[in-house]
Amino acid sequence: MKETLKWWQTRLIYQIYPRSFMDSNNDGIGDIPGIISKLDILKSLGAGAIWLSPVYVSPDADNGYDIADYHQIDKRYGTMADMEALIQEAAKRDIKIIMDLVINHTSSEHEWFQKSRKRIEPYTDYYIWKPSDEKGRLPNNWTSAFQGSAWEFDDERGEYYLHLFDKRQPDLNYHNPLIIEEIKNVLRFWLDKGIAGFRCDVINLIYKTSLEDGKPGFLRGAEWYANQEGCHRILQELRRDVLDSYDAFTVGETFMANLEDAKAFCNKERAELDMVFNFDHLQVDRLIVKYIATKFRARKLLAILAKWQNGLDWNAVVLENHDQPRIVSHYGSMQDWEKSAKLLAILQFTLRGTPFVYQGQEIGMSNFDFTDMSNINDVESLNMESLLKKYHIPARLRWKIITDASRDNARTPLQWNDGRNAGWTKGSPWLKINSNYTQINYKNEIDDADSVFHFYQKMIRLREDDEDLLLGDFNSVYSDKSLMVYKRGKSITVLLNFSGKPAKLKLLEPLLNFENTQIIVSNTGRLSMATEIEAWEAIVLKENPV
Ligand code: ISL
Ligand code: CA
Repeated sequence: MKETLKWWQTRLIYQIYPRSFMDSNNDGIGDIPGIISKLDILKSLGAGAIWLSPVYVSPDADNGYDIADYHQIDKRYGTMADMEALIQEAAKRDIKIIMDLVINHTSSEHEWFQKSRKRIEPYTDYYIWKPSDEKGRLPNNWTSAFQGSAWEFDDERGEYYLHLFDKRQPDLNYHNPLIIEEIKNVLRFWLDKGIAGFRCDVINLIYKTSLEDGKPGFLRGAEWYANQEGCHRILQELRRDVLDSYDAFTVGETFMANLEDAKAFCNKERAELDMVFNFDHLQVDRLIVKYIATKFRARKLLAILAKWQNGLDWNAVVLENHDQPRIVSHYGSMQDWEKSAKLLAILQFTLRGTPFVYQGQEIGMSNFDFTDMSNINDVESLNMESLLKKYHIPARLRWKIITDASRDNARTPLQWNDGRNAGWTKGSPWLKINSNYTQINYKNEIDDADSVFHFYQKMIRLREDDEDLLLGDFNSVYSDKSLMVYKRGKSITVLLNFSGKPAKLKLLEPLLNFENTQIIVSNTGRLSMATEIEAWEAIVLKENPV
């Protein structure tokens, strides 16, 4: 069975946010030579592939997710020669490189947009332009994911253009066949350099079926642009015409896709994407939007996990990325930092699918300890702050809303050691370093055999070696407010206590039989089962072979 798996099913994919990974030349911005210098550590962790967040030329309105040139490396990250060296050095260590493909929009500084606003052919229709009517009204009521209207008026062209994200990120027009050809060239360019595939940014939003008004709601207009038939057709075309010839891998970031949509994107016969990211399980303690908090419930988490684990043949298993809060701050507890970080590792590596670890997750990095708005860089948070101000939301509430959800929580520089600037730079870091770097850092954890880092290392290997963890089906067994139990395949049972209080296992006795099993992992060093599970304890049991 295991032999028939694709490389992207067995390997761990490690996400690097280059800006914050490692600064090699002390200009305060992480860079490609910095990544190369740490490849051995990533190899020892167990990384089989690296997904690199954007390193292309960008004015950084959205930290690289606004690309001004798809064929060049931004100077701050290095040169094309550095990028080629990274691909080679990674290959020497049997690590594949996956690039971030941001093609819903470009930067407003991209040459295509600069020419489009001047109506220079063939760029005139590269973007989604609309004249205003005689009353100067907006073309429709759509809202941007980064607050406010999704339309911006461009004085030079005298028309509005669509931007589903920041106004410096105009959306490309996928009704124009020239765009699809441009994108195919981008894919070929990078695949020819030897990369293994792409993480496709908000890929399910690229095709706008119509520009009619959207229904009332949080992101107005989504019914006309999310998961459209036109998007599926384009993905099929990219796969058939380019990706298949390279046997390239793709994972789609499908923001606002439900299980049915995801099934269509991942359906083997349709040949679109290999897998998709879903974030429903990271919203258990949120109401409608990420800014409104509610209580965490293990019961709810297990129900969502079970739905996706059973609904798709193969999942992208993710607990963190550069947009999400740090998982130990989110679903764990800083009071029980080490135990809860290890519990979350057990959760991630006992689910079915490809695990994605985001830089710093493997040492248990936590949310940023911001002190005021001047610490914040994230465009989403800055736009949110202006919006909240406009509605006269009091400063304290604004601060709470922003610090809890800001994407900068996950973007602070990686903590390498307890020296100055966490060993990350000798210059001045672009974003403040979390002050807990004296405790939470790579150096401490490499030296400590019981650290969170070594626990991740162990879990990564365990998942690769155990056939049931890799391939076994997923079955929920029990859950309540804080306890969760599930099985993988015939032999594995996982028990997790998401709480600072111990819990009785009595209720579980009729459901589980601990006889003839052994504990293969726990985050407490437990040797045998008892009638209680400790606070934040996690246990993996395996049935002995008969
Ligand atoms: O997490 C989110 C929900 O509030 C959004 O921040 C996020 O924008 C959304 O998941 C889409 O993310 C991707 O595309 C964005 C970019 O800013 C994100 O960093 C990227 O991951 C636009 O390119
Ligand atoms: Ca640098």
